[in-house]
Amino acid sequence: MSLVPTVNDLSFYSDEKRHLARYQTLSKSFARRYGSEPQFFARAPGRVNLIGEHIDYCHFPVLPMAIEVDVVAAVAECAGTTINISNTDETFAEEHIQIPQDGSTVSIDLSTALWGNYFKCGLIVAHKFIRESNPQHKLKAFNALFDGTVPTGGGLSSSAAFCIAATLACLKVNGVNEISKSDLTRITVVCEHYVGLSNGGMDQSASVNGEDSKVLLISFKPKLEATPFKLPATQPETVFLISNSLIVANKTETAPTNYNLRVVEVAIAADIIAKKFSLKAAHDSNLGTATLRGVLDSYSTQILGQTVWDGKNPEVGVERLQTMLDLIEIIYTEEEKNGISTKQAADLLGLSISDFTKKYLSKFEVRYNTLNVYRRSKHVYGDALRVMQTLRIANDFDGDSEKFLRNLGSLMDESQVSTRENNNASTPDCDELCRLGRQNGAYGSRVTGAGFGGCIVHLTDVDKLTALREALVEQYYRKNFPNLSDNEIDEAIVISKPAIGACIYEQK
Ligand code: NG1
Repeated sequence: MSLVPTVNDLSFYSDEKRHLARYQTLSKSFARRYGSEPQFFARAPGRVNLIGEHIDYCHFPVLPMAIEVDVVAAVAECAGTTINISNTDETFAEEHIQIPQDGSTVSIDLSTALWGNYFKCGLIVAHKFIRESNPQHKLKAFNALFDGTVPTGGGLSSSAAFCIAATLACLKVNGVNEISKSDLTRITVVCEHYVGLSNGGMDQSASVNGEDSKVLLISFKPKLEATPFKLPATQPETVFLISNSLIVANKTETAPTNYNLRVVEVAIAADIIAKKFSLKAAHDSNLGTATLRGVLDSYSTQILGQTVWDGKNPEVGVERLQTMLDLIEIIYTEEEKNGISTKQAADLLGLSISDFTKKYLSKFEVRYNTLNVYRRSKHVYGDALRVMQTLRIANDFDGDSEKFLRNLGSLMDESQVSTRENNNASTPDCDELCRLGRQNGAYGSRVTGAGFGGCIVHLTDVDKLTALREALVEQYYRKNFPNLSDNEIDEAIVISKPAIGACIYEQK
C-alpha cells in the first residue's frame, strides 16, 4: 500500500530555490494574517491529459500525468469552531466556515458561486472518511491560506488540485497523519459531485498518484487504479508543451449545456445499446445507468462469447473498441446520427417521457435542443481506441524516435478532430492554437481536459521547442492579446514534465 508522502524538503520541484522562496512568502503572509506560523503545507498538483478525453466517466482508461503547477495550503489549527480560508489571489475573498456542532457534514449553498464551496467539497469527503473509523469525531477549527499556480478554468485540473489540497489539510489537522494514495483517490473522486459536477475520476487519480518522469495509465474497471510508466526515451527528447488559450472554461457554470450534458448523452447512448441487444449491463455510471464501457463488456461477453477485457491489454481493447465503433454505425439511422429529440430517445429506450426525464434529466440540470448520442459514442469509443493505440506504440517502441513521435502526434491530432467534430468540446481559439502548433513543429496538438476553452497540449521535441514557442507567442498571444506582459505569456506557455503527486510538506 502506497502512502501519500510527507516530505521535509522541496527537492521534488525542478526549481527548488524558487519554491523555497514561494513557501517562505506564504508562511510570512500566513503569520501576518493569522498570527501564527503554519504547522504544515498540504499540496496537490494539476495534471495534463495526453490522450483520452471525456471517457473517464464512461470507465475507459486515460493517459494523464501530474505536472508541477499546484495548489499549496499553509495550515495551522486554531481555537474556536470556525475554519478560516484565504487565498494569495485576492480575487478570492476570505471565507469563514462554521463547523456544525451536531457532528453533521457542512452543507453547500449551490446558489452561490463561492470558492469556499470547493473547499467544502474537500471538507465533506475528509469528514466522511474520518467518520468511517471514528463516528464521534468532532472537526477541529483551523486557518488555511491557499496559493495556486494551476491556471483556473484552464483544463489542467485546478479544481481537483484545490479540492485535494483542501482534503489533505482537513485530514491532517484532524489527526489523520497517514492515508494511502488509493484511499485519497477514492474519497476525492466524488468531491466535485457536491458542487453539481458529474465528473469522472481522471483528475484526482492523476493528482494523487503522479510520479516523477512517469505518465499514468488510469483505469476504472475492474477497479480504480493508476499505473505509472515511462514513455519511450526518444532522441531528441520528447517534450509536452502546454499553451493556454486564455479562454476560461467555466466548467461548473456551463455544465448544463457542456460537461454534464456530455455525461447524460453517453449514459443514454449506453442504455440504447443495452436495450437494442438486450444486454445485462451494470448500472454504475454517475447517473445510475449503464456506461459505454459496461455495454462493450456486456456485448463482448454476452453476444460474442468472449472473456472479460481487463481494460489494459491494448490488443484486446483495440479489437473490441473497433467492434463497438462498427456497431454504432448500424444501430442508428442516418437521421438519428444528427441528433435525437427527447421523444425519440424515450421511444428508443421504451420509456415514457416522464420516466425518461426522471432517469436521465433530473440528477444534474441539463439543457439541449437535440441529444447527440451517436456522435458522443463515436467520440468516446474512438478516443478510448486511441488510448489503446498509444499504449501499443509505446510498448512496440523499436528505437525509431521519429516514427514514435509521428504516430503519437497523429493520434493526438485525430483526438482533436473528434473533440471538435463529435464532442463539440473545442473552440475556435483552441483550434487555432492546435493549427499553429502543427504548422510550427508540433507532432500533434489537442485540447486537454474538459475543453470548451482551456489549454492545448502539443507534442514536440527539444530541438523544435524554441521555434514552436516563438510561433505561438507571435501568432497567437501577441496577435490576440496584445496587452499581455512577457511574464503573462511565460505563464501561458509551459513545458510540462511528469511530476510527483499530492503530498504534505513539513518544515524540519
Ligand atoms: P478538467 O479538465 O479538469 O475540467 C474534466 C473532468 C475529468 C474528465 C475531463 C475530460 C473534473 C474535475 N474533471 O477535467 O474527469 O472528464 O474533464 O476528459 O470535472
